[in-house]
Amino acid sequence: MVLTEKREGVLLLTLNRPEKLNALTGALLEELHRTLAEANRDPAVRAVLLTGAGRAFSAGQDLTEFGEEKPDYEAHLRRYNRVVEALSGLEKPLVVAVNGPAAGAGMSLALWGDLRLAAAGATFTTAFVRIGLVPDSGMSFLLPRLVGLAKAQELLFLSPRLSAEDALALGLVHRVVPAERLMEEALALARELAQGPTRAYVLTRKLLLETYRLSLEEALGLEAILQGEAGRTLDHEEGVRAFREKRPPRFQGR
Ligand code: LHQ
Repeated sequence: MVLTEKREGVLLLTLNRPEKLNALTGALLEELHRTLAEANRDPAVRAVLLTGAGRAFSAGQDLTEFGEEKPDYEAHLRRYNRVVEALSGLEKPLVVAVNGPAAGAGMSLALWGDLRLAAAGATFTTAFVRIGLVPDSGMSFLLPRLVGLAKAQELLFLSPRLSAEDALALGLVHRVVPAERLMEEALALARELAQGPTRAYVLTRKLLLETYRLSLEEALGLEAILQGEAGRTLDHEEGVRAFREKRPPRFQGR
């Protein structure tokens, strides 16, 4: 359900239920969680790239998973939340390549990428309200931060289907590329990050996620603490040495 492939420091994760538009099930979420935990443990993985197999990125929760049964969504969401915690706390930079429709929790997962690319034909829809649900998987947290409250209200109350270009204009993705070049460009970006100062990326993400709940005083305090940590990395030493020697740095992710 989740294909994994390592290429030059990049762990490529592909949601793989193409016949179901990569709709999410409990089993798929658990597998995704496991592969993310493995990525954290593997020093050879310096960046993660997440995409979907077939014509979709992910249609969100598999609406056929529970059949006629009435599931306890609060309990089911624990599986989603574990994945969201794994993505937001991933110890490596995360690139997401949105290859097709991203809906509901599928869109939420896509937004957790530190850098997000979309194929020209990809679409985005929050979808939740269309089936009488509230945003989840971090959508309520990320969407207003990415697009502002007014746009988040529109996207959540009306659930329009946004094109990749709309998503780019709103800041939901950073780049739109022709479908046939999506993976090439996403891998190039992931490879670039895989050669970078891993810890600095992860600490930068942490700072950005904290920004909205901290006072200026607290943000300055956290910057100082995390700068202390970044300053103790070998990658920082190497960066400064390379700058002095007027050569490109060779970061090792340590
Ligand atoms: C699907 C799905 C799908 C199953 C398309 N499941 N089959 C919820 C519940 C509980 C707790 C946890 O949190 C969540 C979070 C959520 O994610 S809620 C939101 C769930 N997702 C949706 O409501 C999205 C529903 N799907 C769509 O809006 C569209 O299908 C998208 C935009 C994904 C793709 O549109 P199209 O490219 O036009 O394809 P399509 O609509 O024709 O769908 C193709 C097939 O895939 C179709 O089946 P069929 O047998 O008619 O060919 C769909 O029924 C099936 N499918 N999404 N989530």
